[in-house]
Amino acid sequence: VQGISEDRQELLHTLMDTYVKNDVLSIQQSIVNHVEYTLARSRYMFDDLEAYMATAYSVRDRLIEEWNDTQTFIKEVDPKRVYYLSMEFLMGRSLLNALNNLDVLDQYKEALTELGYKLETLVEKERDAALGNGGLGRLAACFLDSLATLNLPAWGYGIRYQYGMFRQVLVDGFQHEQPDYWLNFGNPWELERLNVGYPISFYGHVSVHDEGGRQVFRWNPGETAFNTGDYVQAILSKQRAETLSSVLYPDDRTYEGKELRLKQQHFFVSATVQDVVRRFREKHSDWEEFPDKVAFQLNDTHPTLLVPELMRILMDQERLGWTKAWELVQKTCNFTNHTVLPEALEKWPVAMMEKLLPRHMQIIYDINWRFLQQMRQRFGDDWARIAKLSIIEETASGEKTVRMAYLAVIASAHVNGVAKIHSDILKHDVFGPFYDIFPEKFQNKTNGVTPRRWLAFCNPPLRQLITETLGNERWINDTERLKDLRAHADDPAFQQRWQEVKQQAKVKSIERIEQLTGLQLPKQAMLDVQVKRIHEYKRQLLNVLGIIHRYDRIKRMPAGERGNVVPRICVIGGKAAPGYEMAKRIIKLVSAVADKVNNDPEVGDLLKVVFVPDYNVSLAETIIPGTELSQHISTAGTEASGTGNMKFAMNGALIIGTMDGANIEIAEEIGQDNMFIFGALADRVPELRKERAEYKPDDRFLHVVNMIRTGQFGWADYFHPLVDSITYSDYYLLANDFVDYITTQDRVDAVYRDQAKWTRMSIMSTAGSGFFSSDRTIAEYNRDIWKSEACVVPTSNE
Ligand code: HBZ
Repeated sequence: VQGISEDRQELLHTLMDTYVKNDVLSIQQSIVNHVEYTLARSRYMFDDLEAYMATAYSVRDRLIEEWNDTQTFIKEVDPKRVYYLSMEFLMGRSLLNALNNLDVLDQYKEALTELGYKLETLVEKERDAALGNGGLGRLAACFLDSLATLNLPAWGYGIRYQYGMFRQVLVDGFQHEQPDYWLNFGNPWELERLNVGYPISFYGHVSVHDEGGRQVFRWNPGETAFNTGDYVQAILSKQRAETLSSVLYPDDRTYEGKELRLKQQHFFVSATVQDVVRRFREKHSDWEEFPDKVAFQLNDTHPTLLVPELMRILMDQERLGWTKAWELVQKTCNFTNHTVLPEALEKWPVAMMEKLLPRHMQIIYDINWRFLQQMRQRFGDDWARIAKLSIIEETASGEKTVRMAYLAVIASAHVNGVAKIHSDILKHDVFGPFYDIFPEKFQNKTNGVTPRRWLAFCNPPLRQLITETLGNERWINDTERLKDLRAHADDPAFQQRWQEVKQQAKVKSIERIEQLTGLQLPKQAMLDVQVKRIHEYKRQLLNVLGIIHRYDRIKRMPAGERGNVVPRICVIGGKAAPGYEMAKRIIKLVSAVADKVNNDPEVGDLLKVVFVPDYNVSLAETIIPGTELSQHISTAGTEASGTGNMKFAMNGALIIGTMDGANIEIAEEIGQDNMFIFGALADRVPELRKERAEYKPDDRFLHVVNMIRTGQFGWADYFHPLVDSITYSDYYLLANDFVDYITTQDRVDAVYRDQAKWTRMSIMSTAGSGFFSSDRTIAEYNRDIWKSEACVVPTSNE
């Protein structure tokens, strides 16, 4: 360290050296220290929650030392930094993850056992950091894991919401939303930096000034958060500021033009830009160097206000001209899209933007004007074509809105989708007119998930078996090595062990579900799971129709034949956006069908139906390892990628799925024969939709729908909109895919009867899942977009 005498360095070094030892005794000392001095409790008497807190603090100490070394080293090297901007980071729990990553799990287990505590119990005391809705937020969390694993100098910027994703409670089968008080007992994993603060402004007006013959714009805000000065005013504005970070919007894929949401977005990007600029300024005075030091990745359009905010800072504060500022923006910004559903594309009313962010709106108009001028030079006065490219949309009613996705595309160096099919749809459909102009901007980056959390840490027995089989643990950070499992797929002895490990995990999953629902479930039944946000396009309703069909068949079967039925537990879980009525009706339907089926003595253990409440990251970590069949059955062309599919495949669950999103690439990697694929292909979907009015659904479909309509599961009136949605427009084509779906489910049963075959497919799933590590995804982002470099802190070897 520069600027400190050798003596002091030596002293400081020895002091630290004695602190972070990882033997059992040192760990116990550090835990007990935190009980006494951080929590101010007695080391002779502390409960499980206090034990968890003290353990977390002691682990955090060990993280901080490495973290500080990393920060110091990166500052010295001054590499190109990657900034991942996301309104959501669905981190889940941290304790087990940190213990595993520090490689101190066994020592902590032993240390705690001797102190009279069970690590597994303490782990459950941690509240999930549920600062995200679903796939998009969890992807951001997996990316942080991989960025760190790959030693990339990267930061995640987001909002630390007071209330994360709501807690879902079921009352009579209906979803109720309760606030998520995740910070009530404090959060041992966070560090507040009260000394780092930036002003964030809203409202007001823009004035123009002459500065040596040059026009300079100035934003005179009407409201500035974090302002200190007048005491009362300061408290008022502090309260206003706190509402900005108070709550995560629980709507995924339905866009709502709420002003508070726009405020959150501006608050988030403005603080981020100021922090990034401050860091750049510490070492640089020449803005030419900015693109060599900074890469931004925008996680969907939610952080797109970064574009006008960075322009504003560069022009109005740093006094760069438009051309230079725009060049810097275009060289540093990159945009990932996560959906093709039109209802999810953000469009802010111009009137709202003008009022809240007048200078930003001006800049957006300027960006649009210059862009459209360029297009006129290219295409002449082809107004129809030019209007299609405009950032500003004029609706029939005369309202003007800002198309955030178009702004993001125009401002970004690179635009990507999250699976091959999705990136193709972006190029040829959603952003087609832009692809024709800038084909070189468009890329694909197929999603991935972290193999640490989603295999090694959540499924220790499988980790152990894989490690023994492959001879070492290198597969965890180099998942292509999982392919070597293929050589063992037909070995009966290996299959036997694989089955044992899967059965062990299945019992754990089932026990957890029993504990959450109060049901009694058969441990030998096939565990069939569909867990994800509830949405019409994901077709949980198709799953339910399949379950009703299965139930109906069992009922009609002569009792003597029932012995041939493969027993199943059908699990569905996930949250519905609070305002999404159809999704809420689907939840009630699952519960209603469950009530009927589970209490039918003729069916007994042959079929059990379960809605698991409050599905979240930590529940996923117990359910996924034990799942045998997992469902990913969206209408082809609607699910951008899916990431749950990857987690299930890694853990040896077989997938029943459509040729949609990453399912297509999973089939390529693990082999079509090792998956149950069904349904219409994406290129047929538009025609099928046109023809749907004339389509005559199969009698079995009509019968099942009729059972719901006529009240066999009660609540006939409440379910009417669901029945109507698949009887008339049937936008998601349930009728078209139904027969293929139930026939494929019969194939699933047939294979399950042949356990050797099933196990082989299971092994092949894990073996072929290596491509879906987020390490691969992040390596691709870095190679093709960010072009930063690994920054490995040298280890001192004295
Ligand atoms: O992003 C999901 C996609 O549906 C899924 O296919 C993909 O695998 C995943 C990761 O790329 N999209 C979301 O999860 N979207 C949201 O959660 C969302 C949240 C807030 C919004 C809009 C969408 O305002």
